[in-house]
Amino acid sequence: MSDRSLSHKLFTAAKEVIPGGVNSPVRAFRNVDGEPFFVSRARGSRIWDVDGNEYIDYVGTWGPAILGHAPAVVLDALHQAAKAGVSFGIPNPQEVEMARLIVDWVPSVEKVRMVNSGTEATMTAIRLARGYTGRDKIVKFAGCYHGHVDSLLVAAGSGALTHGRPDSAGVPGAFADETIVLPYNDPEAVERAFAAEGETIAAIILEPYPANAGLVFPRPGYLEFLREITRKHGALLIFDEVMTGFRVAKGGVQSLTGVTPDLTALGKVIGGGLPVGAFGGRADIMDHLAPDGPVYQAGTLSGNPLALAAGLAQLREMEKQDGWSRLEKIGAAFEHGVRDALDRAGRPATFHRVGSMFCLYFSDRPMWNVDDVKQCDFDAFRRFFWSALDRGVYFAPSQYEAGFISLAHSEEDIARTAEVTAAALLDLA
Ligand code: HOZ
Repeated sequence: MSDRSLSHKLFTAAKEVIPGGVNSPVRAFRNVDGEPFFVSRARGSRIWDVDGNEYIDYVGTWGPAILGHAPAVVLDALHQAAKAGVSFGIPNPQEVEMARLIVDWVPSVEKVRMVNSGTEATMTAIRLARGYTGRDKIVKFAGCYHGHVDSLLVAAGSGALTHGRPDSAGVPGAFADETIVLPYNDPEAVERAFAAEGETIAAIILEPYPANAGLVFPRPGYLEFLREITRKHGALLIFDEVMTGFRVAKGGVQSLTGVTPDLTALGKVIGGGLPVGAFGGRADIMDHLAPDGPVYQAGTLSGNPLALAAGLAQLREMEKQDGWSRLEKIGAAFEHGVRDALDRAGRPATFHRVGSMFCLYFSDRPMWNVDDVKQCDFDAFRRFFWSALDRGVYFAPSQYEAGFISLAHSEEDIARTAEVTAAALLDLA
């Protein structure tokens, strides 16, 4: 086992002054019965801990690092931007450039507003949907995670699910009552909800490819069905593309599937590693926002010049390098390696991938929603996770999280990962 004694010391000190020792629960490694390592630096496909251990990283700061860690273009853009000032609190030209880029790239977005996180993006999208429709209820799907928004922390995925708290304490019952939770990939459940309460439903919000219960895909026709039923009942369709936006394709899942929502929440890749989110959609809906309309939303640091410089540099570089096609090739090689490792270990498993996002489920059953994911062999996952980490490969520390590949992952990284995966799977026998 690798020596992580300095990380252990830091974690002990952290727990005295930070709840649980972490600033976000997904980092706690509790579900894999361990402690997190503390990072000293990250570059390209690699991350190093304070004890000097080196890992090939497939978490990528939970999605943003699509070019790899600390890419030169982002560092240069940050240096340049910082020279002009780090925050203005008044419009700056990069805001127009970023808004134009999003409108040009994301099929359904006609107007967009910048915020500081994915949580802010989804929180405001549902407020806007309520303000626009004059209705209160929101439909969400079990296992989808939309950040730590009060009324969406019901049957939530990601860390909430990992730590056994899909329904957060501190959310007033009255808020939770406005959220209708349905199983993902079950059209009849949606039909029943609209038949019973259609006139009160402001919106359906979903991750079109749910990536906070591993990585689940919609059944054929499911997204189209959601588009149709929301339209029929005067409700809005909100895609949470915080994880998939600019990741699975230049224009997100909506550009892959052709299903266009009314509103879209974005985050992660768009910030180049800095705290950025955005939400946008139909102009007639977005115009309900203050100062033009009655729905209030604001932010001192929204459109921050450093954050936008980093995000724009990353997105432009992806475009310049035809990053999404290249990621598909790297992802295909990665998938080939993992499937080969599974064969060599004689272990049937379900593996999902789209471009540079993936999940290896420790189950051979099909995965259509969070109830399927809950049937996985969590003990095998835990043992696999540590075995891979000790061999220098860092996968997300929860069966409920997706993995991320970057443009910095080399052929050697992928080959090494396949070897490690095979060895870690054989360890399970
Ligand atoms: N949304 C991230 C992936 N599920 C987790 C980030 C966090 O909660 O810190």
